[in-house]
Amino acid sequence: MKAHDGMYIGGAWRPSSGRDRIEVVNPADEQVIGGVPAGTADDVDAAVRAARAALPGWASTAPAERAALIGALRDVLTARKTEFAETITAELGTTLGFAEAVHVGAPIGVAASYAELAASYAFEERLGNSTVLMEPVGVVGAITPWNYPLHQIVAKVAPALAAGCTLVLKPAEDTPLTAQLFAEAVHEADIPAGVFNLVTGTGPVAGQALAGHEGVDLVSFTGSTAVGRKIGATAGAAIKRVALELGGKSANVILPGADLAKAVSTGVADVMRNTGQSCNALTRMLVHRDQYEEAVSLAAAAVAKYATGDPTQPGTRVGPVVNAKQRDRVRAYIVKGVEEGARLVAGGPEAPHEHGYFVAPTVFADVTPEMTIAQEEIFGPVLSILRYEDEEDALRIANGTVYGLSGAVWAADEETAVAFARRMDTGQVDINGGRFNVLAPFGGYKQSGVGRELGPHGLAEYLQTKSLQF
Ligand code: TXE
Repeated sequence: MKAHDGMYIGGAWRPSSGRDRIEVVNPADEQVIGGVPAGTADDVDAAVRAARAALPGWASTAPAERAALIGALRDVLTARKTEFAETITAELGTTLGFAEAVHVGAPIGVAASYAELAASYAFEERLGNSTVLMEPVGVVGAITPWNYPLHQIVAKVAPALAAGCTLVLKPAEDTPLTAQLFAEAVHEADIPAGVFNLVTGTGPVAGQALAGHEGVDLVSFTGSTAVGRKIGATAGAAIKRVALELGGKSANVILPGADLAKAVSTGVADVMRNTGQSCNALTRMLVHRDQYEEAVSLAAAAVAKYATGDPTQPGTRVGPVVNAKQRDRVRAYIVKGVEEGARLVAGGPEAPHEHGYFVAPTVFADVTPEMTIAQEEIFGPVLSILRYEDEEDALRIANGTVYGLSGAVWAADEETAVAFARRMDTGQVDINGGRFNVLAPFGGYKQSGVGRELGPHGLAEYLQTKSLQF
């Protein structure tokens, strides 16, 4: 696939100062499809300098003009939708239909929302005898994962641009081609040179250099809890702002009286989407003991429809996971589930295909709250179904992990579901199948993170206040 042999810094592609490279592999067939340079600390430094140099001009650009440029970026993403989707499928292995609809569709929506918000947001307010100015935080270091390679970038870049910040992006090693395409889109949208900069590279070299760079005012990270903890510590020591969007182990609570068939089939679809590689995946299904066996049968029947295979083929519903390490990790969790006494009702650790990093869509029943598969983020197509006695028990189980990113509640009526959702320790809850909203704040309670993305709350993360008393 097409790749640039350089970093996008100060509005142009420049060679890396080092010679190391990152190979990009298609996880569906294990073939190398391209390569990009592995950026060095010097590359990161050059990118941060470019972002600093561009900051005064961009921060003082009228919000309406920033809005127009974010709108132009949305238009380029829209015009190049197919190219983005094909690149994402090739690097990540997610199915092509899902790549177009969600991987590219969602960020187009996010960019559109920030084009509107940049134009309408109150960057100044009067409080008593004070005028409060909402000013850009400064230079942002954005570190993104591979699971939604374009969305994770746009969810940071669009609000940062709306706020008047400039950025340096270090995307995940597995999906740098999508990030390069995004840099092309920024260029095509005529966003001024230096406002957005891209350094491809590894986490321990380029990522760490960016997170620790003294020219970076805010580090916005999405990825594993382990790396998030490290980045948080570095940022804390330097007293710089940090936003962390980390893992999850979200509960899908089905209360008695809910439409069981719909709740189960929607829940299975949610876990299988993107081959289970979604931080907000509803990986724990909680069912009342009286409906438990019926729910398990419904889930087993539903998952049988999720065919694995070539993600470019329309009949495929589940592609491979992103790389061999993730495949081994997911399989190890499945083995652990069996060892700890959970009942396998679909799938298992055996590879469904000879080539590619595939994991069979898997459903576990008789999962108890303390089991590893009910506590740790698996990040694969694996659903755990847990049994509860009554509502209090369901709440205790739902809140009983270190995470708190998402959740869902199904009940006979909205009022009952909302009352339950109010007691959940989590950042987002879908009520009776409620759908994704680009304006709703997204982020975690507890160890799922710090800060919020999307909508006006996401924009506020990139602003700092100054109050003038007069
Ligand atoms: O994540 P990493 P990995 C979870 C999920 C998955 C696990 C491991 O459970 O199984 O994390 O995935 C950069 N300093 N999530 O290993 O390493 C890295 O280059 C600075 C949840 O892929 O956290 C990449 O750009 N940066 C999640 C980014 O961090 C560093 C999405 C994420 O990679 C770094 C992905 C360092 N020392 C994984 N080390 C979600 N919340 O959506 C790595 N990086």
